[in-house]
Amino acid sequence: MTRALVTGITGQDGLYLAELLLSKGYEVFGLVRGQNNPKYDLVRQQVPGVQLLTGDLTDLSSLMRALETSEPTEVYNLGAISFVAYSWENAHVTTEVTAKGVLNILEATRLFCGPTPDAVRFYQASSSEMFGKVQQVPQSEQTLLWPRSPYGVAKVFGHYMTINYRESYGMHASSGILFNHESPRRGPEFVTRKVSMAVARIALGLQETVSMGNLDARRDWGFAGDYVDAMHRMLQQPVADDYVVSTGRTHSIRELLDVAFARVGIDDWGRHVELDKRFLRPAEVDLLIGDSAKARSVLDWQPTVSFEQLVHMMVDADLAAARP
Ligand code: G4F
Repeated sequence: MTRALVTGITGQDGLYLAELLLSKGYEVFGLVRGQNNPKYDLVRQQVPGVQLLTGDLTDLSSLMRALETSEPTEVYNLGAISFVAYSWENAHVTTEVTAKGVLNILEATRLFCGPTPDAVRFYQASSSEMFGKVQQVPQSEQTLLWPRSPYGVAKVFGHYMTINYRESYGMHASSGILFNHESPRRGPEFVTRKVSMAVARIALGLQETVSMGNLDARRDWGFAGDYVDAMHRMLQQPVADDYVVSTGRTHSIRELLDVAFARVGIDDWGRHVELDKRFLRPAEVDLLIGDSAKARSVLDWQPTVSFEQLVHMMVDADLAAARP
């Protein structure tokens, strides 16, 4: 039986990846941080087949223990402080977890592998946020990185450290440069879920308005379930590499609002949306659109859910959850 260790198991991607790996017959171990983490119960409920281990990306010895217990052949490093807006106010802890945490798990994996550095296949969750002030449209694996947030800077560190461990030690370490990916499991702080939850509550008469930031930013949004499949495909390749994972289509926050409100029969959403400067960022990533040609040809991967289907899926799920 193939064994996988997943950090960040409590997040959207961790849950979808665990389901995928379990369906393929893997034994799955998930790393959970902290004492009495309330998300233990969420993971037990949603993916009961996962074996949970305690550990922290900032604590090298806890990672080594988790590797010794799980004895994985695949490690997926999805753990991070992932909310970009939070990273300006908490740049130091973002750097500790999202940047130096990658170094810790790479080093723990290298030590665990001993004389056979490619015995464990390693996946690093890199991000389109690394493109920041984009230097090319669309963005590919070759595009110069120009991060615009402490989170983006931390992800760049993790990305290059992964490449460096591959090149220095011969590790089978791959990096997935994933563009925004969403689902009904998305945290409520991210814009898609914030909108889908608010639209559902507005449709049901439970709230009147939602406060938003920059409506002109554009993102390449895909479905998280499709994106974890790309992660798995990367680790099945004979040679490790880096891949952009994206839909190749971009939409503004305004278009997100159009589709979400239209789903509940509201065409003129202006009276339901208030602009609030508190949601503006010190530096914005204005335009993301990915060129995933390499993933499509080498991994034989492609997205299966359109932007409209994704937004409908999220609004429908939040309507079902919010109905009294
Ligand atoms: O949903 P967001 O918070 O996602 P963001 O910043 O693009 O980051 C997400 O995707 C990255 C991949 O590129 C990941 F690496 C990262 O971990 C995370 O998953 O914001 C999307 C856009 C931004 O331009 C933001 O300014 O939406 C804009 N926005 C406008 N009003 C808002 C709001 N974002 C949030 N969260 N809340 C608002 O009210």
